[in-house]
Amino acid sequence: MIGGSAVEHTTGLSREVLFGLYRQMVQIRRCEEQLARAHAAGLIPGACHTYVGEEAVAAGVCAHLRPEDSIFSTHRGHGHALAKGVPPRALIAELFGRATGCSRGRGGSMHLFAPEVGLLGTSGIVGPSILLAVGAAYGYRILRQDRVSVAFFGDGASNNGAFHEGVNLAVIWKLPVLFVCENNQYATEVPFATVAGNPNIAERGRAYGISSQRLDGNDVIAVYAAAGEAVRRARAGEGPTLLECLTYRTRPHSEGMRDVGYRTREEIEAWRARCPIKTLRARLLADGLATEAELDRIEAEIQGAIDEAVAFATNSPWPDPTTAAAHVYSQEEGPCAS
Ligand SMILES: Cc1ncc(C[n+]2csc(CCOP(=O)(O)OP(=O)(O)O)c2C)c(N)n1
Ligand SMILES: [Mg+2]
Repeated sequence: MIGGSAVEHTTGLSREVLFGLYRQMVQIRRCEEQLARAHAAGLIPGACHTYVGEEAVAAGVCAHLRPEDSIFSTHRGHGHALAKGVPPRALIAELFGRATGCSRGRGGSMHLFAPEVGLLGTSGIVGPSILLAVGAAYGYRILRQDRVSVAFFGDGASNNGAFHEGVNLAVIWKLPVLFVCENNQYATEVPFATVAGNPNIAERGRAYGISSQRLDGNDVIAVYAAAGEAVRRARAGEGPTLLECLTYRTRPHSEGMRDVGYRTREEIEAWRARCPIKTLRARLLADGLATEAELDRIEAEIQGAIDEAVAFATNSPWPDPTTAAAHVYSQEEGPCAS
């Protein structure tokens, strides 16, 4: 969680919070760019869906969460993992298939787990994050625990039955859950507008009676504000919230896939110009909250940490082949015991 400080500025947020958001978005971006290069170099087996362009959503939501709060994510989950506290070295090592990865090298890009920081899983299946988060929230309710859960999912997943079942159940039971839809306007290469009778997902939520908001998902301050209120409501027992964050992935659906054809170069460029990191940077500078040198220093620091994480992953051992059958069934010592 990013703490507050006494100093308030024109954004309504403290410098500490704003710098924390900036730092997190840069960390995700630099890590994703590194992973894209590594994938092109053949160092990452399997698919690799990056989160470039969508960083404000994970950063703005997870800034409000405690380690004991849980998140459930998708095939595009690197950013969520980092924002919830998975160290870059554990993420990169996982994608490199190494034993030091957060899933011990057995999950890869789409199956990241780090229960110690509340990442209860990313998934290659579209939709289940919604129901898993509802289940976790129901558990917190039964156990009377002061915890919230978050489901991240895409516009495509909102056409899955899980969305309709999950949202309805959360509403009638007033569960402490946030549904964070990252509407990046495409499911793989299918424009959402062509597969939705009503492409306004927040309106769909309202039809179920859930408090819903559609917002600029590339404006981290807007996401932070909306998520703060949603988390407050969840903790206060006021029920779930649906946030439809309008955003865009500026890289292909998955690394190595085509970039245009189903969308235009002009559209991509227009969204690149609305980069959430550039936008926050410009705002911090315009408001006199940061200098170019300070922000450059943060970027250099983060690049250094990512370079160190890549070296760590590269030098890490592969999983021991004799343990190939481990972790298939849960064991008495816990699901992660060897
Ligand atoms: C149940 C299921 N159906 C189809 C797929 C194939 N698939 C993988 S990603 C994807 C698109 C998902 O789109 P969206 O939910 O908008 O997420 P985005 O990739 O845009 O972040 C599809 C259809 C899948 N993995 N799981
Ligand atoms: Mg999508």
